[in-house]
Amino acid sequence: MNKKKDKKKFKRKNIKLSNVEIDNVDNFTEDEVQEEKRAEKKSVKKGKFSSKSSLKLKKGRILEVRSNYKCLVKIDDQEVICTLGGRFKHVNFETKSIIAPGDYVNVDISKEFRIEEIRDRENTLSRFSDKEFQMEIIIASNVDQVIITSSYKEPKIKLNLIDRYICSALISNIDPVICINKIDLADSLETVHNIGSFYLKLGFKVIYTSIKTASGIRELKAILKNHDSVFSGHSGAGKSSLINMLQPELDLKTAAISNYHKKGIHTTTRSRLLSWKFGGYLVDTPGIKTFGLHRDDKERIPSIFPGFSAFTEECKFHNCSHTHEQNCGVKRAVENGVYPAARYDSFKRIWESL
Ligand SMILES: Nc1nc2c(ncn2[C@@H]2O[C@H](COP(=O)(O)OP(=O)(O)OP(=O)(O)O)[C@@H](O)[C@H]2O)c(=O)[nH]1
Ligand SMILES: [Mg+2]
Ligand SMILES: [Zn+2]
Repeated sequence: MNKKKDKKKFKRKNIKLSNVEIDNVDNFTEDEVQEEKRAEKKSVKKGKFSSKSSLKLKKGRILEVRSNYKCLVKIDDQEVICTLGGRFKHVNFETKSIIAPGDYVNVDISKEFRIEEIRDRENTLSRFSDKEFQMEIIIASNVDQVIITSSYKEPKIKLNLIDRYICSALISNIDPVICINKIDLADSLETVHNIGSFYLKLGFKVIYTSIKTASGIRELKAILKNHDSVFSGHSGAGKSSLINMLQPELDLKTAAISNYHKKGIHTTTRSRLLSWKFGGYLVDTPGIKTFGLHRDDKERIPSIFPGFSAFTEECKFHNCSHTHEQNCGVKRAVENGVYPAARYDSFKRIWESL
């Protein structure tokens, strides 16, 4: 497979502040706090927390964002509400998500649970608004893979959305996994396999699942085991249902799609990082309508779009956009029926949207 692992990461500088509020520090043992103090001293030597000598910092991971200033954080085995001061907002004005599920943070537990630092992100799965100034909405951070969850039917599968996810995931160095759910609603298995085979042949992971027949569930579990994954896709595709099937104790809320529009009714309203009993973490997320990419990444789409790399050597220009150029290998492949016209149209839609 020619899937180029792109090393560009959405790394942001560690962000720090002081002062906020909260709960109950007594749950941490003296030893744990001392250990953190020692770690802190070491980092002071390295110049990391220069002026914060009185802080008792512990590493945590954000489970759920309640607002831009309040979130649920896992610190050791405890889940605590932490706050975040207003000054963070000014540091990063390009993003709607100051904090995101999956973020690793350093929390000051000396007086209250206050996030002092958001640690460098390994990656983020982000979508962007289509306004003039594109704001980032981080779906999850620090994940290994995105389970692009689509239902074959009800709601109908949208391949352009899958293509958008794949492009974004490749840019962010996250493995895309295509999960086509509700295959029990298909007339035949052949029909759904025809949809997935394009991606499968290119080397992407594709799984066909149903919570009604349990098909594909074991395969899905094997992919999820010991990895951090984010489930994302349309509302009603069955994200929460699949997660419940894999771990019924989670008992996530699910609901039937609307009878009239055959669309999901946005049952999951807040993303949540949860842990698998079989190893690894998952983020269940609210369904989305569209997945906007960032204009800054536009020039990269022609080289990473699924399946193009087999033909780009025949392009006259090394930075061919495969749109208006003469002697374009991709366009020739489309004309000759070697590359599916529907996928090329999907590429054009993304290209033009940026
Ligand atoms: N026939 C069929 N129905 C399914 C399958 N998986 C989920 N559903 C149904 O689809 C509906 C929506 O499922 P949810 O799990 O709530 O969907 P979701 O993707 O979490 O939706 P949001 O939280 O709104 O984003 C529910 O009625 C499920 O029972 C499946 O494999 N086959
Ligand atoms: Mg849900
Ligand atoms: Zn070209």
